[in-house]
Amino acid sequence: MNTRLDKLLNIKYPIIQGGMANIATGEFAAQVANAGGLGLIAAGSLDPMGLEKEIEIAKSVTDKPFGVNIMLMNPHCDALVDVLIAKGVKIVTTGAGNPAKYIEKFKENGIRVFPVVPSVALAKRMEGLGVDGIIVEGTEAGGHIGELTTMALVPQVIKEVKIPVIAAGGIASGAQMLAAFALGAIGVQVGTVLLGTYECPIHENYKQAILKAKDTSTIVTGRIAGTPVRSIKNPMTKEYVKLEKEGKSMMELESFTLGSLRKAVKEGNVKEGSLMAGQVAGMIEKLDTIENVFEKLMKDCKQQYQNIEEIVNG
Ligand code: TUI
Repeated sequence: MNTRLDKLLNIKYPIIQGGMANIATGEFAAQVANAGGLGLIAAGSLDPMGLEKEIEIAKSVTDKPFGVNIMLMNPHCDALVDVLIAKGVKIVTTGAGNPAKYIEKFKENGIRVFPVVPSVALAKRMEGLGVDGIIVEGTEAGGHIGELTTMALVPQVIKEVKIPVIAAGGIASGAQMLAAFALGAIGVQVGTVLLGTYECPIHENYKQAILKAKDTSTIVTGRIAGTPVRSIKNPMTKEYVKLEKEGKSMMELESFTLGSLRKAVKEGNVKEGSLMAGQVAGMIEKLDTIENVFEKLMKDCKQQYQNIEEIVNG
């Protein structure tokens, strides 16, 4: 029998917050925790002192479980791992790379680790190293992504591993959550739907861009440089595509994207900034509280389960 993620992590809902570099502060992670999900401090663009500070803030805002997301392209990763261990963080998710070299350290320190994986091969490797579960992320997701869709990838991973699987990418409604459970996931990770919350510390202009988005509003840049990133189409993505065609180096392209995420989040520069968001941005119609978003996901998931009963049973 599968244990639901809420039971496994001692949280109210089987929902993990996506890493969201530059966005998920200690305060935001704690607010997600208070609303009943697993909140995560995004260490994506933090240095060790910055992470220490955000962990302190999170502890002051919530007494519920929260974790840290390690973005493996961050050059400070080794030191960040030491900080989160010293600060007593007990749950870690990782993204944008292979966390193999840290797994033993996490286990020695009683930390539960859930790497984000974009393929069956990486999922199997992670299981072999003894991780506690994997977050299987489809290409519908925002930010740095893999090639496969959630629908195609989740069942293929589930067939090959015995550890818990959490589905990510393309989940912003109760129906999508139910679909993830139907595929065999024990929980979901959501990011884009949380960009549309009052609590989310992104610039108001970024939020408005999410609310305005439609189904075809996102684009993937960076496939050539090897770091595909999904964001909302704007003059920056147009410029990026141009730079790619001109054959600019991987380094130049990468720093272009990372720098522009800050521009969007902090300055609200929706022309030059990188408005990272998933394909479900088109489903976010109005701002709401994190608590309402989670409650609605759960309620609609249950409702949809009843709605399809007749179709399933005939
Ligand atoms: O990591 C994410 N999403 C992110 S990270 C990020 S910050 C950034 N910005 C610009 C360029 C690069 C990073 C924004 N969004 N999601 C989880 C995720 N992990 N998606 C894909 C992967 C992944 C890719 C390759 C995980 C492992 C992997 O392994 C390759 C290997 O070494 O085997």
